[in-house]
Amino acid sequence: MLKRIILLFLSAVLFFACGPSGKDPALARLRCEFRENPLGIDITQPRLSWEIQSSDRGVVQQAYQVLVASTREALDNDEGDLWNSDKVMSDQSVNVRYAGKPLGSGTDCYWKVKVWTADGLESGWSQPAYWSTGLLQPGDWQAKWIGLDSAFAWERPDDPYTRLAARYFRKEFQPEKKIKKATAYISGLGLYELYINGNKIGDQVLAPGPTEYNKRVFYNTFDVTDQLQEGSNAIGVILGNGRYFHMRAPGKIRLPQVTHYGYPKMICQVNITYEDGSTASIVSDNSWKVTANGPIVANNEYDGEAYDATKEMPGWSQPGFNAATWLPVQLVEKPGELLVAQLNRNIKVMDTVKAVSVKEIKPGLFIYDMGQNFVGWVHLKVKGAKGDTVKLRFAERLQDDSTLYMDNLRSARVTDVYTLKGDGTEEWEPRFTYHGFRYVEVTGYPGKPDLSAIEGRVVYDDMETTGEFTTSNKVINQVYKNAYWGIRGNYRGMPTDCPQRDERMGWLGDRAVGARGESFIFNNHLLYAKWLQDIEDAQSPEGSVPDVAPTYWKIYSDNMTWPAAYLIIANLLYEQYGDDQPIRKHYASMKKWMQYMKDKYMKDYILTKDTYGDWCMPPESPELIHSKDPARKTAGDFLGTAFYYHLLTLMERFATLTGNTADVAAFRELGANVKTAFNNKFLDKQGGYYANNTPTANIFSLAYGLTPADREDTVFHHIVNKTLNDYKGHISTGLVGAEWLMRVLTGYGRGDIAYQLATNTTYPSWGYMAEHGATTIWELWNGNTADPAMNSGNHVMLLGDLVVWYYENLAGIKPDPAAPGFKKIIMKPLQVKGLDKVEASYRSVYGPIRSAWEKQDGTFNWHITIPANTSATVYVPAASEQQVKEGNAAISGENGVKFLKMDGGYAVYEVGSGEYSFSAT
Ligand code: RAM
Repeated sequence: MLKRIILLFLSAVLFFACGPSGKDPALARLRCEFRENPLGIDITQPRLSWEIQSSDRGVVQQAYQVLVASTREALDNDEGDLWNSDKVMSDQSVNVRYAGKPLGSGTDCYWKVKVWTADGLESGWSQPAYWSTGLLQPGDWQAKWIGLDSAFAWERPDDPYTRLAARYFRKEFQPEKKIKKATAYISGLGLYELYINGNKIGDQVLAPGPTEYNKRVFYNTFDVTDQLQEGSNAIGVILGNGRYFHMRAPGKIRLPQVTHYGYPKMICQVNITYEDGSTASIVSDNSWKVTANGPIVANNEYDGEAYDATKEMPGWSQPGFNAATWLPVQLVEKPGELLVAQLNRNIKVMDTVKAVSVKEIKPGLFIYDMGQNFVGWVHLKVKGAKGDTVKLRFAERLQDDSTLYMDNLRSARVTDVYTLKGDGTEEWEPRFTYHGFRYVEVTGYPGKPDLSAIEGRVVYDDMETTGEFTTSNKVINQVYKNAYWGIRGNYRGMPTDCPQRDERMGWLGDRAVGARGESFIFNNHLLYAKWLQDIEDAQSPEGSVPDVAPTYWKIYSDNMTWPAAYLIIANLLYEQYGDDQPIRKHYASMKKWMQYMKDKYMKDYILTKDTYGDWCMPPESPELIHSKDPARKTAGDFLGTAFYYHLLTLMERFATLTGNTADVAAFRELGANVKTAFNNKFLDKQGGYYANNTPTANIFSLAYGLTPADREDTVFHHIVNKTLNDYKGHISTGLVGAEWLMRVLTGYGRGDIAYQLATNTTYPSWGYMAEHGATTIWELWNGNTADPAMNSGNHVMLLGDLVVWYYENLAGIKPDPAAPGFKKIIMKPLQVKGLDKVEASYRSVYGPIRSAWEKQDGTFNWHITIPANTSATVYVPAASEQQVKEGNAAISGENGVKFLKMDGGYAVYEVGSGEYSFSAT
């Protein structure tokens, strides 16, 4: 009996997990501008997407119909009063542009979709989805920017280690009538928390997203209908410094100057619609009150937060609070020209980590090991007397004496302080700081803290994990895990270089190719689309693109290799997500930058400028940060020219895509000249290698299509030779060379060497880091021995194209550039000796793609899933067509599997959507 119940239960679980079988396709995951039910967007013709779910094979959408209605009732009655697309004959299920009535501010849009498939099936209507528009016209904002442009006696705004208390704002109001709907629009710089009647609104932290503040500031939108009440209401806002009020004032501390925008400020507007249809707005203005004398006595992203619970102000964001000691606010200057709706997701507490050990190293000094280097903060539990003060400090490593190793944090003080109010068990976590750490030092704790006294909060952008990946190789699995933790830890509304020291900047070069690898693991689409806007906003009037964006450090070095990320990532978003908008949006600015670099630095078609070289290539001795050996370095004009050429090929593609036809020929012609000059200058015709024959030089010549066809083999041979002999089968590149290393090795037939690099555990390698205790990726190959001045334990740049290679080559899941966004997929798993099994999945915009293969007793078994409305070219490793079966039967051309050709040890098939089980003996 029990068995039967379990079986029944299991089949029910299976049914729901696999989705309905049967014939009707189901529609799910409706998205508006790639978000689920977004509020307050300011795109007036947003793009709509849906996922078709069906376990049938070869499901292709033939037509769709979208309804958009201004009320839920209308939608339920199948009335598209805003837009009825009618039946559109099209297979487009991603990025269908809204083409209905013009949308005004604050409009509710309820929508649903149905589709017809090529085999004549009709789906039902999808579940309803929603979006709303924000404040679209500047005049919609009646609210004013408010703040206090001065410091208080207890603050130290000019100290190099700036210390500023959080600012608390409040306003009481009485709605006149019964409320039907209320929407809050808010921006608070650097960071805000919004409260209504004592409740925090939303689950975001460290909001809003960081921007080039003097150009563009984000606001967030919330539905607060349920938070308002009859009678008196109160709004409260807390402001922290974030990146608006600088973390370092000019002074003794050696840093590039941290950009300073001003004192914290905010704007807030609550738009109310009453049941009778009339409206009202509660807005920030000079009737609000402010204090900086609350419990957050200091906050600084580098140095930490200090919270004095004895200064709490119970009820401060509720009606009836006595704010007699609070000050009137000042009306202050608006921060930037544009106040726009934030589309990329805010940061959230995404995970928790429990401590694995706690040790009392010295009397009263406790060291917690969280077991994982991660980014965020800790939640503290403590019981003690009023005024007791607990101090928390954070580090990635320990010293030999088990105390924190803090040398690599440079000037960051990373110290959170909690002063107890003495009121039973107190719980606290900071709001306006974050740390990158594995170890926590606790001092001042009343009594002995146990393991559960602190708990880690993992904090990063609220984005879906889209990838899973595991193999039969332990080193690869560990490195993947380290990459996963490093990547999630370095999303802070912008991709940062590191999360722990006095830097944490959006360095462009670190992500040029990394972003592609990351995009398999996380849905980072909107974050990177936003970052491209940061980059454009930071472009100088002359056209220079900085190395860091937003420019919290202003570094305009006129480099090629770092700003190249601007174009490379726009291209990635197109290929991975099928989103051409970034290319369209930034085309003019990209072109301007290319022209600027050419005018200023191109001589005889050689781009002479480079700033960082092949940054952080493995140095010759263990304590060095950078190599001093000229034979290991790749020349700057070589890198500059190779990158310029590659970017010209991208510009040519972008020009075609955007219809800038006149530009196409110009980019192509310039490209041809650059290529000739490049080969004349850098190709050693006798030796058959480039520049000084570093693997990096030869890699780019091949990767970027610069090498004449008849020379490719020789050039590639030099990469192999150097890697195997001079570098003894180890990596020789820094972050630049690593961008194409694994893919060039594999593409030219030496996937075995790529595999060797990926599984090495001796220096230098990713495995070496793991072997030496890394649970993230280091900034330096020799991160355990190098000078601490530049030696972060959590930097993702050295991953290069490793994660891309994991997914595209080991799992064999790759977007086909012929139909971007995985509308067409190339499935081609690399076979190398020693690797017997890979299981991976990637959730594309069309739905999950899976690849699970295993080699056993000479048989290759491969299960794949191809989402509905896509198709794939599938490469099954086999010596001949006859050796391949699908679903245990010979392949006859039926069942949706069509043989195309034999190609380099693979039998190649075309398949439609569905699940397939291939085997080859
Ligand atoms: C370091 C950063 C970053 C790198 C630059 C050039 O300070 O950490 O990773 O891009 O230098």
